[in-house]
Amino acid sequence: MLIQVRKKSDIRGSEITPKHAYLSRRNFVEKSGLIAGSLAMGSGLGIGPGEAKLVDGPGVNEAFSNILEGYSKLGEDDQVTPYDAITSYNNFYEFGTGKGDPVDHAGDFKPRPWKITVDGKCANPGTMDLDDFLKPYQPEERIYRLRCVEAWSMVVPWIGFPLGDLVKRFEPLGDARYIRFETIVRPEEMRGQRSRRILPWPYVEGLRLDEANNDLAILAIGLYGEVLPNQNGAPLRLVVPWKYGFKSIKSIVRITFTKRMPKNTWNAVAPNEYGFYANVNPRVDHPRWSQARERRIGDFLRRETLMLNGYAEEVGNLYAGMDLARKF
Ligand SMILES: Nc1nc2c(c(=O)[nH]1)N[C@H]1C(S)=C(S)[C@@H](COP(=O)(O)O)O[C@H]1N2
Ligand SMILES: [Mo]
Repeated sequence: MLIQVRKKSDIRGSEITPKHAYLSRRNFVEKSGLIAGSLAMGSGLGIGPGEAKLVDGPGVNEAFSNILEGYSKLGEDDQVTPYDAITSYNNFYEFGTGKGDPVDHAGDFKPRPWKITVDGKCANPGTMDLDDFLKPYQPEERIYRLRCVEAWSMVVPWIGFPLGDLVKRFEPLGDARYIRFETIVRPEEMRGQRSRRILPWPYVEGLRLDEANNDLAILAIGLYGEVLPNQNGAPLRLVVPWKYGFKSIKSIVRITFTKRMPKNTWNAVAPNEYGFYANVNPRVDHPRWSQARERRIGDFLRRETLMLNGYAEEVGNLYAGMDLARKF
């Protein structure tokens, strides 16, 4: 496997077009008709090497203007999934359980204005406007595989910032061990929430604090260089690429530091099928299907699922001494 790891600080002028950027830009070009080579350089924000690139988006949503190339890691068999697939084949039960329900029914959802509450065991709790919440962060592109527990996967060029930066800012207290996330409840705009037979709302997820602090964990605000489409969890969603997709909770309104392990939604509704950790593991089957292989959206043949979705080097140490076969 060809491994590509790029940290902000590793990107130099001489290699400003690494493969992952090329792959994603090629997709942008195919989608938008933009000409490759129209790469614009940022003005030097004093971040890392001071080289931000303008990521060309597909021109559907509002585009970001200054995005750093972030850490990315793709295998040679990984192609960035086309924008259309990423934004029309979704799981977002707040809008219905079908894969096409989110794109069909999230059009009237209003991701702005938006308030975020950060509370629980931290020194700086508060409720703030999304823009104030986002102000301190420099968005960067992170191209990650997304592996759903249903055994399909995609490669998504997210725009986001490290979750660890948020943890630092709100200063968890000594007895904070976990971080809990909650999705907005807005049945007027989210037709799936009008039925509690689908799921108990709000959708809840959580991470151990050391997982949240791992560099791979991000809060995403965009994809393909543009503001996150509603169906992908606008305006703010978690992305933890080494875990099954259901951990990557969408449309977050509340973030809480806790002492005890939060009860995440899928674990609460089907504890025999879904755990808290939900680490991608090809050797631990779902009670009703194998997790050894997956269907990459757009591919004909199935491929082998990688341990921790291919991110074992980055996150494996989080689970040292833990029996991954049991803690699914
Ligand atoms: N609030 C909320 N977040 C959610 C879900 C959901 O139903 N509600 N589905 C999860 C599942 S199962 C997956 S696979 C991913 C899908 O993300 P995507 O639609 O952006 O690919 O979102 C996750 N986040
Ligand atoms: Mo999923």
